[in-house]
Amino acid sequence: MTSKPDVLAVAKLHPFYLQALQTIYTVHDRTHTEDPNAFATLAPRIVGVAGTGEASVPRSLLSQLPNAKVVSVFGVGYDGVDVAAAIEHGIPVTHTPDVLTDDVADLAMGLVLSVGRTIPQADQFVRAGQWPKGPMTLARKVSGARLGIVGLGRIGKAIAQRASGFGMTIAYTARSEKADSGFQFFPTAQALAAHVDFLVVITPGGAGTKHLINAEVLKALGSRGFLINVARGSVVDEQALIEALQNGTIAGAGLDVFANEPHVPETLWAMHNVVLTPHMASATTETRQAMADLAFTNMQAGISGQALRTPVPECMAMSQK
Ligand code: NAP
Ligand code: 8YV
Repeated sequence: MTSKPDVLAVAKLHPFYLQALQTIYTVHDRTHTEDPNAFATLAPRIVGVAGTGEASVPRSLLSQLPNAKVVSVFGVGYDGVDVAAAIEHGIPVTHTPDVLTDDVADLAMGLVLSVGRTIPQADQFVRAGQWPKGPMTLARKVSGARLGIVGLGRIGKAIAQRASGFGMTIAYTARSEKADSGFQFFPTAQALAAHVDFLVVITPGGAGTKHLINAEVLKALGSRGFLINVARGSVVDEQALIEALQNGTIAGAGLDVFANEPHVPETLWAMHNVVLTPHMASATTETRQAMADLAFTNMQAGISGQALRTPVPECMAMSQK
């Protein structure tokens, strides 16, 4: 009996992706960090690397994999992968764009409604038996409010589409102006923040966006403004955000992503003007299945030398190893 080709999982994989891989590959679960001695022997046999949107695939790991043919990320973000090093080693990187766009946009709007209309707080209010003692404090109207989107890409546009249904006025910032969008462009996050009630962050993570949302941006958003982050924890200066929430510099925040996941600063747990979710924007059964199918298809294509379904933009032109 011939043995199955070896694949390295660099993060805990979702069962849909893991089980698909296990049908035709032997999956080594984080052996590079769990058992470095065993990995020294295993590394030359690895033909594919499986990761998640948050997974780290550094140059040092890629240089130990002479026979790897693909890095297949279960997620659209791939900021943990050293793509330049992967290209140098002739290993294309793939991701899962589009299939999760609707879900992430849905959660972004869910957080806008949650922080504006204080839905989680209202749920707690009823459960704690507070209602008979008097009404809740008034919330913030969402319909017709001004929404700023930091990153008008696939997901940013889907958020804009949903917000349009709420009669919101939409403006955005991105690296370049999208003249055909019909929305007002601001060249910086700070200028955009000064103009809106809800600021939704949906850029990639990584060096190019690190702390794009800093103390100045939060000050510009102002004491009636809300921040929503569904991008990456690294995009927001978390300490500056905590201070802005404590001081009333901004009104509140809805956060799906954090600087040091899965650890969320305990200061945030206690804040009444914050809604926290555990990096779950794409976490529906339907979407996770679609992501697993696409990530598996990319893995198979990479290992068998076929055209990749969804390489990351930097790897579009790469020939197979
Ligand atoms: P995309 O289509 O590539 O869009 C990214 C947008 O960000 C583009 O409009 C881009 O501007 C903009 N951008 C990049 N760098 C910027 C900068 N320095 N300043 C301002 N704007 C910048 O990607 P997508 O599919 O919408 O996904 C976006 C990100 O969402 C992912 O990379 C991931 O980090 C995050 N995400 C999170 C979850 C979650 O579970 N919370 C799920 C999925 C995705 P240009 O158009 O001008 O290049
Ligand atoms: C996933 C994500 O939660 O696509 C992304 O960039 O952050 C999310 O969809 C993640 O990739 C799975 O761990």
